[in-house]
Amino acid sequence: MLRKKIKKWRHVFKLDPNRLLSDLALKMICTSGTDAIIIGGTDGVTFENTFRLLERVKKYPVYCVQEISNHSAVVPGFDGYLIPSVLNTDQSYWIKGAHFEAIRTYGSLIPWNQIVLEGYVILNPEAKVARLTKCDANLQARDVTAYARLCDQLFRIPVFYLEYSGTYGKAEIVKAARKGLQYSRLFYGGGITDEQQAKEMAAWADTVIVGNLVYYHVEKAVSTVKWVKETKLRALK
Ligand code: 1GP
Repeated sequence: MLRKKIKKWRHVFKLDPNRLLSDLALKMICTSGTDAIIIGGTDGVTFENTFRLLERVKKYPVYCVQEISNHSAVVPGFDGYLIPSVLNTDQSYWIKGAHFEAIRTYGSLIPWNQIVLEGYVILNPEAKVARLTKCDANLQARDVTAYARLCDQLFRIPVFYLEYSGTYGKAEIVKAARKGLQYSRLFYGGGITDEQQAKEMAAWADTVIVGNLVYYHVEKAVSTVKWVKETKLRALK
């Protein structure tokens, strides 16, 4: 069951089916010791490019899930599926509308125990996903704590995902998210490029997600696995 699996994830790579990655780089990522690979992206994601990347990842014994951004690109055969719901937008399509469409289309074919919902809070206003979903990325720490509580206590969503995609975030904000969480797992993703950043976020987030770095410095990306895993989660005072 995916919900149980994610509780053990400390480090995850996110691969974009719309970006090129050599066979050697893919091998390095898949054999890095990461806990899982997420395949997903914001634009240009199709059934074909997702299927091709899944086929390449499947050569390796690594857990691989699809993060669905568009239901026409859903590919059967993944170990599980992550479904984002954007909490800091007023656009109902990105909160639950796309989800409704997908459920209406696939109905009883959906393997519910392979699916986990993610409550997304997007904090980089320049990110493609922020523009697409028209989210309000200008949040203070207390807003982030409130979104965390909304996700955790009210909606009981298993994952609270702080998404800084493309830029490095603020530890104070990640701590503010932690403060509001008891039940949801805290995912952090965004701009990790070195040891200090990987360790800083790994001290406060349950799961650290590395994306972009894979595409311009794969050796460093592989090192993030060690940096994250040797960092202990810190307790909030
Ligand atoms: C993107 O959160 C992930 O969805 C990771 O962010 O690509 O900036 O590493 P980066």
